[in-house]
Amino acid sequence: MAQPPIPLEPRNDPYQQTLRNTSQIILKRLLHFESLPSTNFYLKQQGALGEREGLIVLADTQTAGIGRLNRPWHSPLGGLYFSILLRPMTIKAAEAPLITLTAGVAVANVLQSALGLKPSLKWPNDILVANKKVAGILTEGTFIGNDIEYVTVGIGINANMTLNEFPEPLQVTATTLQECLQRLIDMPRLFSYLIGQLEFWYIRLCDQGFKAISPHYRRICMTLGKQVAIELEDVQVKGLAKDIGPDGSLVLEMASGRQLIRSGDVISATHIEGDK
Ligand code: BT5
Repeated sequence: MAQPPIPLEPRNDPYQQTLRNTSQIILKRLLHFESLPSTNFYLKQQGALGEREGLIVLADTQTAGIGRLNRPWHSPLGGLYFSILLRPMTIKAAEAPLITLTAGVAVANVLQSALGLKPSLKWPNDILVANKKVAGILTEGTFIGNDIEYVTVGIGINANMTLNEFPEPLQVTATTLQECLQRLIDMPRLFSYLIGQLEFWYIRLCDQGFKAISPHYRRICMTLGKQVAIELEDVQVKGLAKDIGPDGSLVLEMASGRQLIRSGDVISATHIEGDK
């Protein structure tokens, strides 16, 4: 039988410094692995075993990283891949997508304030720099009725690697922090900033609701105010991306009226003259 993966020894691991520095809630314990199939997958198993809120699992590389709808998340060495176990008491199951949007605001804030980049958010879960995807978020929830039992918030950031690490189609659509900054970044420090921001925005969401987050999301969301085509599971819809609804849906104004899109992929977005 395959042996369970063994985390790295915490002593002298610079990532463990974050534990002492920044967080009270979302990071109480950190398991750092050299390699895992997927940090989300590993953490979901821990959630199912009853692990408390505040466990973070980090891996230097993933062999089967996943995105939404089980799409692959390419995870070579040099990226930052981690998942956070949360048990929010004040967020209902139907509002779980708000956690993705909130995490997006936190990641974008760090890229801007710590690294001087100009990130934007593509609804619902992409973080872009110069219109290319530098990071993605995957929130997976387990629910009991209308309540959240636990969620795993997985964040993948293309950091210290060049585009040569990516398969061809991604070389066009993706970017990395190294490509944007033309230098290597201090990863444990980036992680530490991220945890601080993620905790700040998560507490805000839990205490004040999405109304305290949405102006910040709207301000950097490049999807809003554009004419978009969205791929739903089996159809494509087109319309004007008007707003973000209180549950994190995209409010789409179509010829036939307004529709709330709860999840989907924006496959094209065109600027409207005279609009935002
Ligand atoms: C996402 O899905 O963007 C969510 C990515 C979450 C990854 C983290 S890493 C830590 C944790 N553990 C995991 O196993 N996952 C989470 P989605 O919106 O479905 O985007 C997936 C699509 O992005 C793929 O179909 C590719 O087209 C593209 N893609 C894959 N790898 C990429 C990368 N490294 N950078 C940019 N784009 C990528």
